[in-house]
Amino acid sequence: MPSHHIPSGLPPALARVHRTLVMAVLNVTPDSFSDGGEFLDPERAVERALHQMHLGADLIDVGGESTRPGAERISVDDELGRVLPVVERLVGEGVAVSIDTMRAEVARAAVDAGAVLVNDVSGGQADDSMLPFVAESGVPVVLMHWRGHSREMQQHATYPTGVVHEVIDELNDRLRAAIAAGVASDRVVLDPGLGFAKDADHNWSLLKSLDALSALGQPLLIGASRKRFLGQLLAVGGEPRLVEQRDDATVAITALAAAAGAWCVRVHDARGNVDAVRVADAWTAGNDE
Ligand code: PMM
Repeated sequence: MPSHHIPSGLPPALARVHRTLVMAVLNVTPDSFSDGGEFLDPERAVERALHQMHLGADLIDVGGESTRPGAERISVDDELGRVLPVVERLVGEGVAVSIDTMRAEVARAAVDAGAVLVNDVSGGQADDSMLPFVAESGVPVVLMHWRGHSREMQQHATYPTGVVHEVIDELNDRLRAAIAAGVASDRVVLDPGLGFAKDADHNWSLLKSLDALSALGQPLLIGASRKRFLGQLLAVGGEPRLVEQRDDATVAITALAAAAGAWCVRVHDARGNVDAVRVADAWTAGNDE
């Protein structure tokens, strides 16, 4: 059976869950690739998040800055203005909130408002204050594999010594940087960063090698939901599958990632994924005869 690592420092309701967690995405942005503009209004955002919890999501990942390839950065004030009202409302409703940000200032405001996890797609590289803040706050952190901001990231999708080898090496560097900044190693979740400075083949190689990523000894988070490589896989006549028609493929990845021992999957729609993690859990727990 694959090992299943769980980070320390989570609230008891999440720490108790021994299957793969389902994190539902809430992009409070005008331009995210799959749901941009839908949830910029805080009322609609909160409604969406509560619906995802009702469907069985374990936590909500609130983000205010789009990371789609080519996206430009926004100001810290704009980011705070988008996410904080939503984080506050969700915490007030008793929802476990993760904050998807590369900025320590935004992470701090969200954690002060009650967020229980920091999700930094830059793995602590975009803002030098991020890892010291995480160390000081004691919240668990997701460090994703990242090679530069969205505007330029696809230029860095080259892996001369092999994508799996290089991603593992660079994730190890991020883990070491976090520990050097004072973050407890058992609070660090690692993420291969599917689609970030990676083409479809890179993503599939990483998914096939989840065992090697697990061998780093840290909990893993996998974010494949609705991404371009799924659109390419399911293309017909050269036309990629539409973004809103990639959820079944996302559920298939969730089942396989959960069976491989992922701690958490990040998905746009919990529907299907909450069943998939339960199936995977029963599958891996099945008794040998
Ligand atoms: N992908 C996106 C945003 N945040 N966070 C983590 N940890 N892992 C991911 O793969 C990830 C992420 C981009 O997808 P979105 O624009 O649909 O949110």
